[in-house]
Amino acid sequence: MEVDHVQNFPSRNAPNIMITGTPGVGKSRICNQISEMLGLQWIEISKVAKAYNCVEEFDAVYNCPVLDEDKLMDALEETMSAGGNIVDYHSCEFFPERWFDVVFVLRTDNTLLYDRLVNRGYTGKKLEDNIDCEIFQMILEEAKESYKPEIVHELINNTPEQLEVNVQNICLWIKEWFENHQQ
Ligand code: DAT
Repeated sequence: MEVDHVQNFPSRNAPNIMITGTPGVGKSRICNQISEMLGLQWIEISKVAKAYNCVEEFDAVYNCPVLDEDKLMDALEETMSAGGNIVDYHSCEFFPERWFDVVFVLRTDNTLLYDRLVNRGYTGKKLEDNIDCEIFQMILEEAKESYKPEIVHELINNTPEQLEVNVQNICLWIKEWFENHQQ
């Protein structure tokens, strides 16, 4: 196996990108656009977990699945080692650090996020907890604790104009990665 001696990680032919943030901040929109534009494989962890039977139970309070993380990591190892993936999930701490070349944490103003989540049908504790999660920038802190700070980037994603700029900037980052990794 070819090894990148600078980072001491197996080298990939294409980067792996993590797009994370509180539910509703715009991860799916951005991943969808980037995967269509650049042909990266969009890995929606919630869907992949179901497809690989990696859901342990269903959390009735949060109305969401609880993942069998170890099983999911095993299922994804080969795909992630190959590179060229854009991973979309509202948490990032349990993935192996070596999987990712860059982590983008999307952020949205609390009042805008509130409206987006209400439109999605969130209510009660699930709604409150997700708004608190954004207010206390929990996913940003989680990303900074789990990955090297220099690969973690915060992107404000309040408006359609910002969405466009964010997509452009992520595409630019990917283009530069390829330029820097030409053999
Ligand atoms: P996530 O995948 O993080 O849960 P999403 O991509 O499904 O979020 O977006 C949630 C909603 O917000 C959806 O209706 C699209 C909208 N949205 C996303 N980014 C936006 C932006 N920058 N400006 C306005 N609306 C946005």
